[in-house]
Amino acid sequence: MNSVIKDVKARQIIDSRGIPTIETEVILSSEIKGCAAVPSGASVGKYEAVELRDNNKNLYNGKSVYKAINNIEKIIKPALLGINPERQKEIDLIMIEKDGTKNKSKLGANAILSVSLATARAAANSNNLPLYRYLGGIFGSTLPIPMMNIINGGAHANNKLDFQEFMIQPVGSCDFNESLRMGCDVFQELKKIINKKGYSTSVGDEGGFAPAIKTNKEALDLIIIAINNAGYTTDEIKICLDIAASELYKNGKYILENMTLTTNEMISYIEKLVSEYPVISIEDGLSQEDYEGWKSLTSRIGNKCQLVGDDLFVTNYEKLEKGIEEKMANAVLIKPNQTGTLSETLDTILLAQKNNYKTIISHRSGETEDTFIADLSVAVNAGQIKTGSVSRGERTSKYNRLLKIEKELTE
Ligand code: 2PG
Ligand code: MG
Repeated sequence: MNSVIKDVKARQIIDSRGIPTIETEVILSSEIKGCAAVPSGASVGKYEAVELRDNNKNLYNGKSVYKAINNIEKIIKPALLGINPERQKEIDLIMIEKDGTKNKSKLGANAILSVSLATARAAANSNNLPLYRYLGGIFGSTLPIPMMNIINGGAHANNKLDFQEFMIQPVGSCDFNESLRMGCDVFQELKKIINKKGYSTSVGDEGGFAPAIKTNKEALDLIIIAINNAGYTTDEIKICLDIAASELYKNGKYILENMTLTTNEMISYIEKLVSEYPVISIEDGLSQEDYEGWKSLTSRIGNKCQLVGDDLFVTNYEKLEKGIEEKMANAVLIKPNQTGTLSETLDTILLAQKNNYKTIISHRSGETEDTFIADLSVAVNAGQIKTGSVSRGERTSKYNRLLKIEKELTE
């Protein structure tokens, strides 16, 4: 007899910023379990599914998640008892219906996602399969190329950098193990350079350095020196940026580095960066609401640069569908907690892949040790993963999981 869901237990844990989040365990009739924890963002897209928080000022500054946990125990669990955990779509749909809102604000996307992911893990364990194999079968076998965020700015650090993430991508590597080594080499060189210049070498939320430099160009120049000092060329290691422009958008203008730019001027600024630096990918180059701007940005540089929609698409099927129709961006950032269930995440990935949009599986700036996204990236042959720098355990846990998967797949 197939094993079915016998119990669901949720608890409050803390994420990498010391803010509460949820860890849920799904227990099957066979006593086999699956556990998952959910992350949390700082630069949150306007249209993301909603994280339910208690808003009790006396507990974790209002951020505790006991209401969401209560929803899991009192509403979600009774609805899922007795169901085969492999029926992922059905399980996710039950939770979506129990919630009944468009943005999962009633039960909380954090509550729903933790159960959704834990269910998949329980099913994988029940089949005695590693998670990537359960999710992707023998088709899911491509290790992603990492985007490593080695300088943190924006909402992830208290320096003056306007761009949120300065990432490197070792496109010249022959496998994951090598790309990680190349990333580590550059990270170590960058540390030496930053130290020599007298800046602090402490790190920001995603494990990249957060020196008190002021201009985006200075950050780019430092990275290029680090790439060269580590013995690589900018053909082997490219630069990717997350401008997180929704954060810079005020009253229809982009405010950065003491400039106030119109959409057209912002596009020209981005175009110039791409022509002057080895930048091959720009995420959220424009605001989540600047649709006309996105169309124009895509037609101007979409043929030579990956343009990633994060806040723009929020991993949402309809938003991506509209973006594809209207030729906005050419890649989508995939964050399971932006949409709130595994099934919806997979639907969005499939839509992107069918339409030749690139997919990048992504962490959040507030993370846990959970490595679900590492397995997911392999299972769906995403091609790319963004999971921070090569420091801080909640970031390295994903890279280390990918090393293990690569070994399993090549042994
Ligand atoms: C982003 C993410 C992850 P946050 O903007 O892409 O790097 O940041 O989780 O703060 O939204
Ligand atoms: Mg982003």
